[in-house]
Amino acid sequence: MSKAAAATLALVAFVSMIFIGQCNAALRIGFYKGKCQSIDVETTVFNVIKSKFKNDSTITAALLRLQFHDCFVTGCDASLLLDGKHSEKTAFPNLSVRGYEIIDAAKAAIEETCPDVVSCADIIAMATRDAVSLSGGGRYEVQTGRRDGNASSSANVFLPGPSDSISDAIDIFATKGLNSTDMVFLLGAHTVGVAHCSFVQDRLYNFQNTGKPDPSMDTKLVSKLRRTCPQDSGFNKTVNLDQNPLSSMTLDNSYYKQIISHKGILEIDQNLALDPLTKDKVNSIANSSDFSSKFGQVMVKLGALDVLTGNQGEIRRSCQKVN
Ligand code: HEM
Ligand SMILES: *[C@@H]1O[C@H](CO)[C@@H](O)[C@H](O)[C@H]1NC(C)=O
Ligand SMILES: *[C@@H]1O[C@H](CO)[C@@H](O)[C@H](O)[C@H]1NC(C)=O
Ligand SMILES: *[C@@H]1O[C@H](CO)[C@@H](O)[C@H](O)[C@H]1NC(C)=O
Ligand SMILES: *[C@@H]1O[C@H](CO)[C@@H](O)[C@H](O)[C@H]1NC(C)=O
Ligand SMILES: *[C@@H]1O[C@H](CO)[C@@H](O)[C@H](O)[C@H]1NC(C)=O
Ligand SMILES: CC(=O)N[C@H]1CO[C@H](CO)[C@@H](O)[C@@H]1O
Repeated sequence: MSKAAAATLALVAFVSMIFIGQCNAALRIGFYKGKCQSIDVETTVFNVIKSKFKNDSTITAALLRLQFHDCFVTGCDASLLLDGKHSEKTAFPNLSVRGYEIIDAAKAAIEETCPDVVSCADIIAMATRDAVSLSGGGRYEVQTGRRDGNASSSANVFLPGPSDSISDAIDIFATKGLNSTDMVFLLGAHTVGVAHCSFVQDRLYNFQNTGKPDPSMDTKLVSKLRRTCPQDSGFNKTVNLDQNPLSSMTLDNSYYKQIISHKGILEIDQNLALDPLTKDKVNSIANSSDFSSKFGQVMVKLGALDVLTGNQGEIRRSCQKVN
């Protein structure tokens, strides 16, 4: 490379660093302070989430997965919420994403007193944070200032799958600027919520065409799951991702203890505890008491992926369609 080319490259790198820096600088804690005179945006969202949570505590799992799927596909821009024949939510991995109506309810509560100010993308981040804290996770400060995207296409949906290797999953997370430690913490979201039988079917009956269950699954768990998930149960039934019955609804580090005991539900959950790339981290989280705060930090990092800020994007009036 010539000196001039190297200098140009360095300059481009420097300028884009500043640019990225600015984008993220626009995301900040308390962005909406004072922007809605009479109402406090974060309190309004919290009150909606609190009442939804009282009715149905599984909303925490719904919102965590929703935020992950939104942020991983064209950034945290609420593009997942857009309706459309071929929008993101029609893509296979999204078929069972739920919680859209919770975001709509929070948006409606805000629009009533403070229209056209608060983005759907920020509501996802605030609502998820509130649900996490209601489920016993730490309450982290959420950054706001995101704006909503105007496009959504199922063709953009590229998410890791439950049978991906740890190494492939790490590579996919790396394309989002998340390292393997971030990934191990984020998968801790599987300490709440459920998976449909179809995602564990192969592990219970015919792992890698052996005609046998996955040898890495605890045999008692195999028998137990087989009762809930008979061979043809398909998409109708679900099993808890955290097999500790005392904390399958609690945002804690129990998931890590379960996967160490060979009680991971998805193949990738189990492999997280077995793969040399991640197992040390899993062991240390299983044994530590600061999972909550670390999880909050990594959710903030997830929530900052490729955000639109400043005068990019728009503030959607309805989360389901562009203005
Ligand atoms: C390698 C990465 C990941 C893979 C392969 C993966 C895969 C899956 C699968 C297959 C399900 C079951 C879906 C169903 O049956 O409806 C699921 C559920 C779930 N995932 Fe993940 N996931 C990953 C990472 C994450 C991350 C980063 C989060 C959030 C931070 C997350 C949160 C959840 C939650 C909360 C559920 C339960 C949803 C519910 O109860 O409705 N996952 N995941
Ligand atoms: C309460 O939760 C159930 C699902 O558990 C849901 O069908 C229903 O719409 C919820 N009600 C309200 C008022 O959110
Ligand atoms: C991953 O990133 C986090 C910050 O999110 C940092 O604290 C940690 O040291 C990094 N870990 C590795 C293995 O690079
Ligand atoms: C799943 O549930 C639907 C509706 O309840 C039912 O029609 C269908 O037969 C069920 N499928 C299986 C495989 O159990
Ligand atoms: C947790 O720590 C204890 C005591 O320090 C140790 O005996 C145990 O093996 C550790 N467990 C894991 C999963 O690392
Ligand atoms: C959608 O957003 C992009 C980038 O934010 C912008 O360039 C484009 O003009 C917008 N399109 C519409 C139809 O608003
Ligand atoms: C194909 C499709 O769009 N499936 C579902 C995706 O998720 C939404 C919201 O839950 C459902 O309404 C769709 O039927």
